[in-house]
Amino acid sequence: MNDILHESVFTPLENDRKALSDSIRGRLIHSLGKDPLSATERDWLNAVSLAVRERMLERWIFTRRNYQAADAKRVYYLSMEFLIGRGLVNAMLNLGIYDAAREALAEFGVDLERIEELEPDAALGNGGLGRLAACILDSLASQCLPGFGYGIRYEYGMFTQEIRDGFQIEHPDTWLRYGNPWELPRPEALHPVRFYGHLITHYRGDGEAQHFWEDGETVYAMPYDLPVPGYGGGNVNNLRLWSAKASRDFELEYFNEGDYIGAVEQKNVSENISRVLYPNDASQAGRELRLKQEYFFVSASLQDILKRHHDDDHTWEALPEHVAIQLNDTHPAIAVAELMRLLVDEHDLTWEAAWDITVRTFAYTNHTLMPEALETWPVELMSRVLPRHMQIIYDINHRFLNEVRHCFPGDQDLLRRVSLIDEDHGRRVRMAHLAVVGSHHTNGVAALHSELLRNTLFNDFYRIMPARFVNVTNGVTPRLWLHQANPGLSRFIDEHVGQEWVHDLNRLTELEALADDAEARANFREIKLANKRRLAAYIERTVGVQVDPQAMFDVQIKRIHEYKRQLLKLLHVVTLYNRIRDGHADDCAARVVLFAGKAAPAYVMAKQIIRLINDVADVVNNDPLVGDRLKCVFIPNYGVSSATVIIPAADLSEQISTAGTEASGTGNMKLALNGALTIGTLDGANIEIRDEVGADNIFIFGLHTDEVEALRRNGYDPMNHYRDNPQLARCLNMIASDFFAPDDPHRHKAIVDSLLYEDRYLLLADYAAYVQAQDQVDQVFRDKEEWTRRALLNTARMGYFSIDRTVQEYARDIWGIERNCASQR
Ligand code: 26V
Repeated sequence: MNDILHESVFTPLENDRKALSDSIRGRLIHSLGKDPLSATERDWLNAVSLAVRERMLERWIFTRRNYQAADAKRVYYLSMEFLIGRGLVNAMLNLGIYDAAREALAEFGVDLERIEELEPDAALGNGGLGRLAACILDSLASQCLPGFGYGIRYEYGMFTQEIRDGFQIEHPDTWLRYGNPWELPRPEALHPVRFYGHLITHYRGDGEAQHFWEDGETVYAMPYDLPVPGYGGGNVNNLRLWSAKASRDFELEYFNEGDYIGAVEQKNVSENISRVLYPNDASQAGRELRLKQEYFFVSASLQDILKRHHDDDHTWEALPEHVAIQLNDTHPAIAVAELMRLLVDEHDLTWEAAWDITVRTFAYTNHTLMPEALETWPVELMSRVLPRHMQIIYDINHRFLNEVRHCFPGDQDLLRRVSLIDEDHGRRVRMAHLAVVGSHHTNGVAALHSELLRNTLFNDFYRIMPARFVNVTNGVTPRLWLHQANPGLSRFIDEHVGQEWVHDLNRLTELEALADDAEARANFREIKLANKRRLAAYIERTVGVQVDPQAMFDVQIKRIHEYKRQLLKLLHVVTLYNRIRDGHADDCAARVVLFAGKAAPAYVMAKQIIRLINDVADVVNNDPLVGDRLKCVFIPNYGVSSATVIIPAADLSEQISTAGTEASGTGNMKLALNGALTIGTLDGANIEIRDEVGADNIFIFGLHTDEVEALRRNGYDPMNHYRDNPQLARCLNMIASDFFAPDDPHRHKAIVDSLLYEDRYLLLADYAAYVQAQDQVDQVFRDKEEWTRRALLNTARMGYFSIDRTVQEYARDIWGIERNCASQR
């Protein structure tokens, strides 16, 4: 066969301005059929995206060839969520053609900075877990590691948030409305996925039982491939997202009855599987469609992986030498049963051989300790939707419990606790137990979190199989969160340490000396100020509130949840407001308190919190007594794109979850990397951030995990704090009264009651320490030089939290994969 993929096609010259402008023109006219004289900004966006895509696809093919030639071991990252954001700027910067593209577009009279804003975010995730998956893909590609994502191509991603009269209103995220230039549909590479039906058991001559899963419904999984460009453009990896397609004979039954319209309606119903991303609601709801989503993408992905393995002429026994599969939380944990089914039922392996392969192939990452977030499925539901998997799970459980019984004879309660079936809450399958038992490693995402997994949630498993439990602390990609989001600071870093930091973030330590250099500090401060001006303009545009860029930008940006304690921050806002009204704040620094984040649509308390933030903001921002000394703003529709505007402008990063509740946090890392100082509890990765930046350069306050635990054990009464702290009582009284809601005096009573009578997350217990730590923040902020010194040291010392370090640890300790760079071209 002729190799028509000529090496010469993409010499670096090809990427120059002239070549790019030729291909933008070509795409506009020949791919989109648009007249350059009447092309809209969106037409130009599509044209430049296609031109940039062309430049990725050859490298993409070469990368695959290269992995193939080396017979490289691959990792497959199975995740229900990939919170990717926009593609164009990322691709251009990673390929090194941003400036060339800007100049090329300028020739056509088109402003790149304007049109890049028109691209919708690919928001196929809820928050931390989904964004981590996107950072990991970026890192795998940037480090030439053979790693591929598998997920779902949701037609509607994370809902968009509108704030109307202070309330959150959700709107569907129609991100595919104008098409998606970054995806390549592969309608020829479908896999069938079955649901429902029943089991038939045959006994072979040797007495072995053979199980056949029959009837039921078949839906097809159709792949869409998204190229993932690494930084420097060397390797381009792949993210494969599955979309549900009705089988072509979906209509048979209906057609036989002559019901043509009924047949087409049925097609819509089966294609609902990939329709919409589920928001993390107040608790794990247990919806049938969600279970079908999980199995749908897992089954398609495993069939795809096994097909590739088979096409490479490898035996099933050799699977763990060639393939590692990472389960991003328990959402894909049904994969353990599905791989068993494929190996035993479809490929005729013995149970023992299949189990050995399965456990050596999978690894599992846990992302939360919150009991209400742990996935369990009613046995009744699983038996109906996936009858063969339910049977396999029983078999796995039976054998596992036998082993435990053997090692810990006589401990009945241990068996009950580790069983894959929870018998106490109406018979449910515990997906976390399935994931732990079916994997060679289970990891937490920060040192404290992993320790808590070993000591609490998975303590029984840890005693049975201690070597399975490891920690891999999260990280963030410096490509997006520094290089792209903060070009001013990136240039500053380039000037002082060169450009290597983008793939070796530890190089930032070379900035440390600058903390004591007045000129460097002045430059660093100027960069921050410019970023704050940009954010101030964004706030004025989106919310209509004017803020002073010289004030301290105090930000809490994350999903709205009681455990993250947005209300604690808000109590501090009310406290500051009262001081101003009392005339006790004359030498305090001016503050702009910024909140952003989405509440799950069914999470009533989270939505009330948003309402309260907006009510407080309304009063504070319009009180002439306050002026510019205090502003409070809720920025709507937080997402990857708005994060890239907010984070570079932050002075203070709020990481104030109750100790023991936030698995890691990654926003904490992005903010500190961009030179914000953290105020935080000893929770999640905050502890490691303190260890890296130094205790003098972070504001730590509040109860420790053991103190939280002791307080709860001994019967915590929040009312004591209300009684003992008049300042706190005054804030709560104001919120409970009509002060912030003159039109509806009882609006916020539920919030205050929940704090006074339950306070699950110990806000009142931490309030005094928090206010005290904030007073220190204030004092340091007023010393501009000292604040800048600490901010610069934060940036200089955050190298450890590069996602590249995280991925290296997974590659070495869990996946056993190696670098494999496509030839330098
Ligand atoms: C949490 C909750 C809380 C209770 C209500 C229902 C519910 C549903 C889902 C979740 C969290 C889902 C998993 C998740 O996103 N975890 C986040 O993972 C990040 C990446 O590892 C980590 O930095 C965050 O701390 C962790 O919350």
